Amino acid sequence: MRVFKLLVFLVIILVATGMARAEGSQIDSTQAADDHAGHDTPAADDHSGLAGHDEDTHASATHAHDALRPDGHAPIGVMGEHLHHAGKWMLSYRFMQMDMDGMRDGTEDMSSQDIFDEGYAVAPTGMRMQMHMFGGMYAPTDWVTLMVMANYTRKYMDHLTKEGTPPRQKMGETFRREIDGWGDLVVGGLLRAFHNGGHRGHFNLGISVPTGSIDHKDPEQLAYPMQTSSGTWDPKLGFTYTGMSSRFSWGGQAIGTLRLGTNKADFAYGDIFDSSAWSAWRVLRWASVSARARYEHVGAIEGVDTRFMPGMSPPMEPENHGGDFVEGGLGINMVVQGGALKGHRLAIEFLTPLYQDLNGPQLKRDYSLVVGWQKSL
Ligand SMILES: [Cu+2]
Repeated sequence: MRVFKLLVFLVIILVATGMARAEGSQIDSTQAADDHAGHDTPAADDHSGLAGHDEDTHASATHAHDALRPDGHAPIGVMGEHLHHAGKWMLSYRFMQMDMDGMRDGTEDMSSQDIFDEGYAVAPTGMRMQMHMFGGMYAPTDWVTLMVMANYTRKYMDHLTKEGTPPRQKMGETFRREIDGWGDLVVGGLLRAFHNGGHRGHFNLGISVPTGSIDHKDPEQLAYPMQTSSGTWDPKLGFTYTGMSSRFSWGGQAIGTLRLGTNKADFAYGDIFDSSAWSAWRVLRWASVSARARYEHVGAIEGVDTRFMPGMSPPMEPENHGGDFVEGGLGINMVVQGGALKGHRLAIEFLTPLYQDLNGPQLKRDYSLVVGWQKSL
């Protein structure tokens, strides 16, 4: 199975590279036709030092004409949804907060008492995750944009203990476990597959490098959801489509994260399939509003971390992880149109779960919030 996943990954890289190279060779001819009505972007001044470009058609046709359009980027919670023009850089910072509140098994909510009735001595009651995400993009050519993303994460989980059990005697009625640390580094590339008028498509190819830790303790080894790494090198591959007219933009993205093996603690987090479809309306020259639907499938954990005693609390069981999630998001994107801060982007997106079907008893998702800044150089 692992070998099969790796083969699929390699074949997709080859096909994507081939398509992107072909696309790169015809990029000049397609882009001349991509001069949309409604451009009011003084795009050429973004690109006046670039040799070999036709400033009027080329510069306005790729990223630069999006540069001052608020809806030129997807909602801020979506990553890797745009390429850059050759020679351009982009820096970004995102803050994400995700809350979990209460337990659920399948689609049925559970009380702490339900958890105790299943034989557990400790019931999680809530969790908060905060991530600081630092991103960089660089486009060596028009058909490839390279990406890197690092994150620093803080998490805490609150628990209730069952009366008359050893955890209650040791930890009291309620207790909190808290960690912070660097997460996994994602490096990758976006490869243009097509660019036809207002329609664009690209492959998302990346790998998650286990720079985070699966050894977080507070004070003893913590369960799977409290770690900041998968502990494995995980290929991430997907496809993104975006479309744009003079006042609207829309798009869709699907990305899979594959675990090719187990980590040093002999377990692997489940594979992830994450997909979104969105649309944005430019309500002001400098601001757009967006709506997004997201579907995510997260697999259960394979293998067992033997460093903690299973059976005390649901998150300590590998099968109580993952599920299917549908979320709805509303967002605002803003771009400064002139002055010293011209081109700086600020965006916010709020997501709320609409449906979640969980593998075994676990904390259920509540809202998440993403706030971000982006600047292309
Ligand atoms: Cu960018």
